[in-house]
Amino acid sequence: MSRVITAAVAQMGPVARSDTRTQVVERLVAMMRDASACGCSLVVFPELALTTFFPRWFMADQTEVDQFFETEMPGPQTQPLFDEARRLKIGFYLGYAELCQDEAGSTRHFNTSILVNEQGEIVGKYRKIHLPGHPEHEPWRPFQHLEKRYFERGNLGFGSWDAFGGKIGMALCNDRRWPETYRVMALQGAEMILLGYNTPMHYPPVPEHDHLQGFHNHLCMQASAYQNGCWILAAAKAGKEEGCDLLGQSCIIAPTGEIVAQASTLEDELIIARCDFERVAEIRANIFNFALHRAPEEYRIISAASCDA
Ligand code: CDT
Repeated sequence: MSRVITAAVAQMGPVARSDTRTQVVERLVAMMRDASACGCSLVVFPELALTTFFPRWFMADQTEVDQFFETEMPGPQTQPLFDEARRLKIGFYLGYAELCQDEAGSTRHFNTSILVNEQGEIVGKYRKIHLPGHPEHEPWRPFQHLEKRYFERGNLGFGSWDAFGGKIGMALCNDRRWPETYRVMALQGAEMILLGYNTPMHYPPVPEHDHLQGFHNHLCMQASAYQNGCWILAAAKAGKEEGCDLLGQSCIIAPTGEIVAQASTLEDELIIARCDFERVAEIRANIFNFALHRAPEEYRIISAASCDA
């Protein structure tokens, strides 16, 4: 069986606060159809793809916050995405805000992604672990980054799912900056890591780094693709969204660390690459052969709860 898939990253331009889910889903379906017409069997959408990036606003009223969350997936407005996926036999990764009840009946809020197969079935779910930003309103900022207020840390761990002829891992935005994210998935066999992001160009606590946003975006993902011998497919929500500039640069990165496709706009844009899962072995059977060359007994401090730094 061939271990090659043609895969797409569907970058999105801005989503306005007033845009409805139906309008957004129409945009996603249009890109899914384009991807299918180009022979793709997988399309990767951004983080929190169904709404504007709402953590940029402080909202005291939780009912207002909850309007940005999905209580079911698929729900009535997202069902067309699943129907079209099934009709076209194309799978997808989608980021969204998840509101659910746990077994004890408590309401939970997660920044979530799902993996949907070519039959339109959800085969994997990931809840974001590295939540950036701050929990309280900080009025000195030109915009807020309240992920630490509106979401709780994901409780599903980092996973790896058998799908599309390979092993697929998922992450969300800030996770991509942390080396542990990729290694924990690679150690479970993940060969391709899908992720979506919303990255403001301006970082209020350290504005001296604003001009490095694009560099840091590719730096961490290219290094991680190489160091773990995996494909990385990364989808941005880009452009000027409600007055806030978001980074583009959506990309597909080979296990060698090379960018093989990159978005060149800040709008809805599809990028496509032929991804051979067998290329993982070029790295993992050689320079980063985990079984032969890792020294985990020397890494214990990495999983300790506290550190001196
Ligand atoms: N969405 C997300 O995780 N964005 C962060 C912004 C960091 S600044 C608070 C990122 O790492 O791109």
